[in-house]
Amino acid sequence: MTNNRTFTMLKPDAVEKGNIGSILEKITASGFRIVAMKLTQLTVADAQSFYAIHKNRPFFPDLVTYMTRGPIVAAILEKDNAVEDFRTLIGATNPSEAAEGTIRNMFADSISENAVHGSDSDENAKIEGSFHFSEREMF
Ligand code: IDP
Ligand code: MG
Repeated sequence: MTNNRTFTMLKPDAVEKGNIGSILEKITASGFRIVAMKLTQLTVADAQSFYAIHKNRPFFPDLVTYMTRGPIVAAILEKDNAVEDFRTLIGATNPSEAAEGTIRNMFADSISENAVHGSDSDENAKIEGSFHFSEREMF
């Protein structure tokens, strides 16, 4: 993957609430091109590995339960400056601190159930995207 790409997940709360379409509309209207996309579900092992950096945090068990409780939409997005611009579009981790008009401000309920994931670096975008998609699934 090139560094104009990022990886996102529409998390289980977003899918449960029927917000897939509204969130994707906001993402594409903000200039991101969908390069790869699927509805899938993380296993416990997937979630533990994906969030390994947080494994000693008190919220880790709840995070794994939340992220595995139902389907997610996994996608790779392309835009100039994708990682940084997507983090701006989704807003702060805690939706009560997320700027007006950001995805988390509009669609998230709490710091734990915050609707969307966005990669935090080009390196992690590549690792996370490649976990879900083979080269032949990236357009
Ligand atoms: P990010 O998703 O904005 O990059 P991280 O700090 O990487 O935020 O945390 C990963 C995920 O863990 C968050 O999106 C959220 O679902 C959950 N999380 C982070 N901090 C807390 C917390 O203090 N309490 C509960 N859940 C949290
Ligand atoms: Mg993070």
